[in-house]
Amino acid sequence: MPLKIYKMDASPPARAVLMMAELLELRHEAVDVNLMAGEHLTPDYLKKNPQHTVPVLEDGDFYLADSHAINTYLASKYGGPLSAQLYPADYQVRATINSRLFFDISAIQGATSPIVGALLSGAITSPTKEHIDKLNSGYEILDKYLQKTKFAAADHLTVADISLAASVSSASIMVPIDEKYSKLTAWFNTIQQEDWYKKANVPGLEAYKAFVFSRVK
Ligand SMILES: N[C@@H](CCC(=O)N[C@@H](CS)C(=O)NCC(=O)O)C(=O)O
Repeated sequence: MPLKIYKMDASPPARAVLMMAELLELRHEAVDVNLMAGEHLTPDYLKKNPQHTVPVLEDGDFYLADSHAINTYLASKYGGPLSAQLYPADYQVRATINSRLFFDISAIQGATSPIVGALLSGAITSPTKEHIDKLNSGYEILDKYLQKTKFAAADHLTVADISLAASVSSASIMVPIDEKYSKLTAWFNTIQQEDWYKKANVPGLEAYKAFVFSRVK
């Protein structure tokens, strides 16, 4: 049975999983879940994921929610020769990757969602100072990590970079990355050259941009 990825292209975490699938050349079926039409709230979807979020991975009778958990699973189980690079077994490298993934959830993904919510509700037409400060503080920390290693968790690409690529590309549409974060800027430029980024992130990112600003006149 092929893997199924429940996704919406505009969703940053869904794009993180689509990028991983592209990088690993994973045969999979992509299933669109239209959040606007409430398809994530149907009894059937809630059985798969009580958190009613995209993405969800279906692997036989196994269901997994959260892009970070999904990508570590995919890299471990289906990464083949890339497993050792993307999610190494070494305890400290793996712990550093996990730390960056949790950092993404709280500092980048977590700082972006409230801005999207406020823009879509019509409460704001552009990010507030508080929104901007919070994301900049995430950028600053990521820049510091990137002063230590070429990529987010090591001197090579890991699972952490894939999640952060989805989140940073999305966040920077609303709060552009200041050039003073030179390591972050250089990392993002490198990531943007990657085929898996161009194929699996760029189209959805365009849809995300249109969606996020759809209420702004
Ligand atoms: N930490 C989760 C976040 C997932 C998430 O919040 N997805 C949003 C779309 S970007 C969603 O499905 N929202 C619908 C809802 O929460 O009901 C992940 O990385 O997968």
